[in-house]
Amino acid sequence: MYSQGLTDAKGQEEPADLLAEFQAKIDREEKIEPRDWMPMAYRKTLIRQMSQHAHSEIVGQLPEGNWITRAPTLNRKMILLAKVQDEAGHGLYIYSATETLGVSRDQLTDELLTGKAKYSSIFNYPTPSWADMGAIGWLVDGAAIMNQVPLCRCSYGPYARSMVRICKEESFHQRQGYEIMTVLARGTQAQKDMAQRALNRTWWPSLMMFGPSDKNSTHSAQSMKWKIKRFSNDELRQKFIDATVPQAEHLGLTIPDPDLKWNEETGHYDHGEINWDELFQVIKGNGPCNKERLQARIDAHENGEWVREAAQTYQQKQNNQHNEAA
Ligand code: FAQ
Repeated sequence: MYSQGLTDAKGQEEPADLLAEFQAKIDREEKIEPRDWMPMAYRKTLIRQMSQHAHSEIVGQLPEGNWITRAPTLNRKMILLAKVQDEAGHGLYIYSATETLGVSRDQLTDELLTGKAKYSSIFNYPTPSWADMGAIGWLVDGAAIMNQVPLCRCSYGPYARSMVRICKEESFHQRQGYEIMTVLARGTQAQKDMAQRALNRTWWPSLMMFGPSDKNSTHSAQSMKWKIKRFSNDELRQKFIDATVPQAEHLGLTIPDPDLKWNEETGHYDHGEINWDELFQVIKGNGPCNKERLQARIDAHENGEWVREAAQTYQQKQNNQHNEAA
């Protein structure tokens, strides 16, 4: 029995009974594990989303890494350093989870460095002031949590499990960012202005992190059916706005959207139109820092060549010793 038009790696239609059992398993909220049968399109979607996610964590170190040497106090420096290291760790968990789908880390890295793979648009914006560290923690990690908490219930086991620890760490990141904003917002007028400017810069790009609107989202419908995604892009974006507006009010800062208004009827905030053209331009590689970010990753990869070689040589030596002893 063949149907549904889903095809495997050889372009053959996948057996309908396997497809039906696969969907039934997902509908029963059972996890799909690496050795389970899965449709090729499910595997491809996961590799695409998870590798984009892992790349985002890795490239996402750069805007904040920019401030480690310039943090205003030793304490701030230690906290920022720890946060940036956490992001590296998140990238590594998610790369490992992606490898369980039969793709190698080298392949994934190659796709990032050659510009074939995407990473989150948000990391292509500059971070010109210390307040941007506050705005990133508060808004970017805040948006990441909103998106990633539902991913803890993603149908693919390794991805879901990697998200549990990541979300705990992201919560710490969000709080440290909000705390930076609180100190600045209660500081001198110059500090408050700096915090406001960082909010102005980060607000709209952080809304774009949730992806295009539902009507333009290519993958949402299928990903929701497969329970990779539990909420649509617009639903998550709205949840984020509803949670964040009172936090901005508490800081005494103004969200840069004149159309932002509480709507009694819907029980949500209405908001102004997002500049989708900007999102698509950034995704295409034309954002303010795309070239700089990619070049930084290429340089890091090239400069790390000797470390990879040394690690491989050491591993080879260990293996030889082990074989001789056996
Ligand atoms: N930027 O059909 P959809 C973080 C692409 S981690 C770039 O809606 P989907 C932690 C999309 O890939 C942040 N590309 O796609 C941190 C697709 O392209 P394709 C990353 C985007 O997958 C904090 C096309 O547009 N988080 O921040 C973007 O169903 C601080 C059509 O879109 C994740 O990756 C975008 N904003 O939904 C680190 C979470 N939006 O492949 C350091 C997991 C869309 O067809 C410091 N990912 N695209 O060529 C997801 O939840 C989903 O992949 C979405 C997109 C929601 C991002």
